[in-house]
Amino acid sequence: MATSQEKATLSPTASGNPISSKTSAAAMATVIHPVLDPLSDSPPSATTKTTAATPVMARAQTCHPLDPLMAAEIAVAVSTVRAAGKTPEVRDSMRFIEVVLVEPDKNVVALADAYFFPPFQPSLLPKTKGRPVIPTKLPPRQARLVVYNKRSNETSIWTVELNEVHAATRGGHHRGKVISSKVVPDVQPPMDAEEYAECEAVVKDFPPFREAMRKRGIVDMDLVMVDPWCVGYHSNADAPSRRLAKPLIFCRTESDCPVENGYARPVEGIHVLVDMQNMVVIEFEDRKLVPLPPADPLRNYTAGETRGGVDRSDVKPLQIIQPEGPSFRVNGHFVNWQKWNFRIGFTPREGLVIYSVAYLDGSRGRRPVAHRLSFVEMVVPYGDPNDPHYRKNAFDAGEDGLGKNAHSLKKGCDCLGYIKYFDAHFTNFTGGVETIENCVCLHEEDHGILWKHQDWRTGLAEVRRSRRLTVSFICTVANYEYGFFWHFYQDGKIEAEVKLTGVLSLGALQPGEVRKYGTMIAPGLYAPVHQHFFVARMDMAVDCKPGEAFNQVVEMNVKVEDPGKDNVHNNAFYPEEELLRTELQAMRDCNPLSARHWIIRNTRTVNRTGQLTGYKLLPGSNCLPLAGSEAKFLRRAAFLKHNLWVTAYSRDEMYPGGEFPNQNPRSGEGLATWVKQNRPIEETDIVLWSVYSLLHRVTTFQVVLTISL
Ligand SMILES: [Cu+2]
Repeated sequence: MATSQEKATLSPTASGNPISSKTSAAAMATVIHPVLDPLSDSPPSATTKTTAATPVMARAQTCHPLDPLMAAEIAVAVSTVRAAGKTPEVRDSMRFIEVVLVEPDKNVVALADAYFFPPFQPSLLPKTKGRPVIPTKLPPRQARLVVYNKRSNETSIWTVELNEVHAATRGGHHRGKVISSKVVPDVQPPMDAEEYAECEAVVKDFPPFREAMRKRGIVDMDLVMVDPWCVGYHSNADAPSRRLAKPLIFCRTESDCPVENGYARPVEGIHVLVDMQNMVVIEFEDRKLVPLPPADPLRNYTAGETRGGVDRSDVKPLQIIQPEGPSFRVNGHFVNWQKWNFRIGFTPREGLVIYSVAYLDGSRGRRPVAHRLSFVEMVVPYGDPNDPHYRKNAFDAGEDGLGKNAHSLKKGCDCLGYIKYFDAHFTNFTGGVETIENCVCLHEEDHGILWKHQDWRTGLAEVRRSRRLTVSFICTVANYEYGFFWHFYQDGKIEAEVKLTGVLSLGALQPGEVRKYGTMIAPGLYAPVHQHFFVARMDMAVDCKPGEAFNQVVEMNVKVEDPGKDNVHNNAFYPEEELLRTELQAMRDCNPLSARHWIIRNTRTVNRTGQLTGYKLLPGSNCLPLAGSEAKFLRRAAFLKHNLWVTAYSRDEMYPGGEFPNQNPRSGEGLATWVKQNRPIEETDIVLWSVYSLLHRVTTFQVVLTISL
């Protein structure tokens, strides 16, 4: 075991998916894995026995404090807030952007883990004067709601306490009580799918728009696609005093293909600005006539269209079978696999959240690795200065919601083998509860060889295959699909992978026009260059028992030794570590030339060689924003300016661009502002913000060849 772990640390980790040579994008995964900490396989020590006398408390709740809100809880939270509206007008105009669990303090999680939910782990209990704190019950769960008032254009945040009247198993219900509410001035909350649909209908009904389409030879409005995009913030005209969308227009052709790719026919030259609060077109201009790209025979992506209905007829069946079932065990949202255990959560904004990640390590027991892992933001800035592309810099988590836009997965297509699916619940705009069935997928994968050695004298070989546990979800944001995967490996490695796929956001060109800022991919059709940035927030807990805050981050760079009498052959090099002492010092960028990486280590726990235990963060290939430093989107996305940020944990610091990036007029809100406190991080509860990106320059196809990052 110890040996295989070391091998894995030595081998560079690449993502599991082939990178197409058709894209210039490099693809690597962000990886964290343990730093050379020899594991012991000796039997469990007395730690588990000392707790035998601890009284086992009755369970006060039927769900773990970190379980996502159940549909019933969401419904009660919504009705509680609605009932608190002062007038019928206020109640009627409430729109529900987001209803999520208020995640409890970490000590509540520890208590629940230790007492109320299997597996029973009393060693996790916080202690007072050497004795465990014995709770009698858990605090009530709370929901946090972001509510948009469609009449007053006001955004408010509410907290509702949810009390379980009867256990859910007995057909129980909940009662809600408003704990707090506040209006948040000068913001626009994320857009909702219902608004998008309404906006499309309004634009299609707008007579000057119909006239503009007629000029382009389009009379059948059923073929027209109006994709509302958030306006970002480019000047005071985009201020959040109005709720705005600036749609992009596309047009399908008449064809019998069931999924005709309308994104391959952008309609350019039409400026539309929609007031999303009142659902009216407030600006319209037919600026220039750009011919629609001709219908390209290669535009559609069904096998029927492109290959006569056959998808690689020369491939014989390959079956993934697990005749004895999977090796994981799931209890509610708790997952146990090999030596890993963690909890699964889900939010409308982030999608999949992974809590309380720990590794069972022989006599060392349950060794925590992280409190909470998720993708908290992504930004896609386009590199073409022409209208409308310069405005395309979507914040797909903060302006739309990765979780809200997730879709149901299908066994046999999206996932193979023995699958455990988790449903996800959220509210729609008007407060109804919606469920995405089979939203999060959990399954095992064979991952090739983990370790191998052959003794050249005897010819005897030993091989270990690598098995990984993969938790994932996929969301669709208009034309794009994003698949988010967290892989857990048997050697202690955790890998976060994003697969980018779907259909490209394209532009049309005038006859003979060539543009520097993209690639012509079909006659009259052009793919603007752009970047995709993802921000993984990793609230770490390396070897930290509950209540402990003993983590720090060191940067490692490999240095070439100076020539001299100790280096006469000039071959010497060595890793040099630098402790990141404060938040401002910890704004770091990648440097592949010095093999730069970062280690999150425990300041008080050592391995058998006396070195501090830790996890290594390997950022993969990466880049920084390729826009000028004064680019407008960087006001809202200052967090993209570095590849790594480290902060001292603060429970309200969740979203690197602030909670409401949509039309945000404030500069540098979020991460870039928090770090100005310059809190010491030499020994604390550490949060890592890993920003990684991909340059997407397409060279041929209209669909996105799946790219792993
Ligand atoms: Cu792309």
